[in-house]
Amino acid sequence: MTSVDMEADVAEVLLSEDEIRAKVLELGRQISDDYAGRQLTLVSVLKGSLPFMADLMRSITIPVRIDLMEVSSYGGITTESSGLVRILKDLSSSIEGSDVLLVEDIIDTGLTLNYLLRYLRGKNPASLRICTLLDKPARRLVEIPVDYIGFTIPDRFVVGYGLDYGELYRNLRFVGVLRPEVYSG
Ligand code: PRP
Ligand code: 7HP
Repeated sequence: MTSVDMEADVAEVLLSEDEIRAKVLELGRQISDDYAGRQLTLVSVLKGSLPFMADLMRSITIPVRIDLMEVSSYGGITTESSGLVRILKDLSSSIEGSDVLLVEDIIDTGLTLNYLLRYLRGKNPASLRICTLLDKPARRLVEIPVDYIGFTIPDRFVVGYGLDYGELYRNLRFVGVLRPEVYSG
């Protein structure tokens, strides 16, 4: 097995641990204000959004329910979206009549969210909004109305804080740009 030096494979730190922490607190405050007095369910899309969801839910000060879905859109080891979205894990509870906030790590082409939004709308939530840590608008193929954005980032392939390449690097505490040599061979 070849060994991976995670830090060496990162060309540049795009968002430090401190920057991420401050932004997540700010988003949590905003969401707590916006949803005060309502019945909020956070639906996180695994696996990439796991650290963001864990930190965001604890920075929200109103009562929330959580649910988890897992989908796959980047088939195998690749930096390109396949456009084919598969539901690997569905919601555990009904969201009918609930205010739902979909929590994502990154919106790239928008194909994953486009699919998920249609799927979740079919379950008749009272409202459905989106919160993403990262937005990469240069790559968008479908327009998606995004309600909460942590950071808008350039068109670079990033890893860390949940984001992977070939299932690795998710446990980095920062978001960094992966060296192109790592994925171009
Ligand atoms: C990543 C990411 C988003 C999606 C964004 O998920 O978590 O869900 O891709 O890309 P798009 O806007 O181009 O559709 P991935 O399928 O890699 O699964 P993961 O969360 O398990 O890493
Ligand atoms: C998916 C994804 N996963 C990791 N890093 C990126 O830059 C990505 N864009 N879309």
